[in-house]
Amino acid sequence: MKILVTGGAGFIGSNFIYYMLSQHPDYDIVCLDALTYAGNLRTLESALKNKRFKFVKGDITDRAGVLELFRNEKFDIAVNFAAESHVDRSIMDPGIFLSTNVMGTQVLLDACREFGVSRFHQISTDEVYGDLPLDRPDLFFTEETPIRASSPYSASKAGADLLVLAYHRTFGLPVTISRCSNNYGPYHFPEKLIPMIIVNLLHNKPIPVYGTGENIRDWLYVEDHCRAVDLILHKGRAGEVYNVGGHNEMKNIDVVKLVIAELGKSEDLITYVKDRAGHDKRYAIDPTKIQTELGWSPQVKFKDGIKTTVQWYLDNRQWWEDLISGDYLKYYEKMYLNR
Ligand code: NAD
Ligand code: TDX
Repeated sequence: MKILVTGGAGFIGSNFIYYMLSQHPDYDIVCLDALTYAGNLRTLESALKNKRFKFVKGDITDRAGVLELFRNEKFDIAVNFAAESHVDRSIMDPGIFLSTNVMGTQVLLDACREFGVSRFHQISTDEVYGDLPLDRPDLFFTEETPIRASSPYSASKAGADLLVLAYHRTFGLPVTISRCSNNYGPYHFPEKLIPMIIVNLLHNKPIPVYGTGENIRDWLYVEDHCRAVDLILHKGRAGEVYNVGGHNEMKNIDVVKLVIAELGKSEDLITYVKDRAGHDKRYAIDPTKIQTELGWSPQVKFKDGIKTTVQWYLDNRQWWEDLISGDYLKYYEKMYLNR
């Protein structure tokens, strides 16, 4: 079995590569990644020592390059993690989100049609459903919830999802889609909430909390997401969407306080800043379908996952110290200075 993993130098894709290499000793994996600001070859250092793994630098929007790769490699399965993934960046500059997330997905779908695969899997997000009100804890996103994206990021992911399903209906391409809630864990780029809290605390820098900090996210340890994708690839039905989440809803401010306590730092570092435009109130996944159909359930409790994650950032300081200089510093100042 040969699997293409796009976006595998990023957070979830890299965790997925390590998961698959460990779970399937007979699979070959090829990672295609453009190494944008969010991609980091150092993350794949250990994988690169494995004979069953190959890295190819390339852009999913480069049609000729992608077709050539498919022609040469003859993939059995393609899993698309490659994306522009940060909501705040999509508010500053939406264009690249449409190009990578929508057009790039189309290129991959066309390559899968032309060369044939037994499965194309699209890594999507719960954000395509928009948000839920804070005063209706009884409501959850199911696979039937209408698409109602709020940000340019989630709109681009929703557009890609519709295209993927259209390629199934129109061309009979064997596709699946997973829509997962917020992930956390090792190799998470420090622009996102949880790694930003850790990294800022370790530098005794303020933690910027948007609005009142009451917004709710449904956190899942990244390895639980990887296990879900593996199950969908092997047991999921073509043409289907699977929601992935572990009923672990937390207010942002409570996540911030938990990490502060874990690192023994002071809550004085909490700084409330101007809210994100169009800020989604609450995400909450109903995972009944993947639980009952595929037998998936999360294995890592949030309090344990957070401990492991904090420890990983303490043990791998060089990994993130290198990322937060240069361009990241410019981004940080643009996003947070005078906010
Ligand atoms: P990330 O930003 O950490 O990584 C994205 C990777 O894609 C990077 O390695 C980057 O170099 C690569 N990439 C970007 N543009 C590319 C292009 N044009 N061609 C090839 N490679 C390109 O993102 P992540 O957090 O790991 O998210 C991975 C996927 O999971 C995304 O599709 C995202 O929408 C989805 N998702 C993320 C979360 C989350 O909590 N992080 C939750 C649900 C779904
Ligand atoms: O500095 C911050 N302060 C803050 O209060 C940042 C970066 C975030 N926040 C808030 C905004 C959100 O309510 O924390 C919450 C989480 O923010 P992000 O880490 O940016 O994630 P989110 O916007 O929820 O989107 C994430 O989950 C779904 C991923 O980035 C997406 O790729 C995924 O699809």
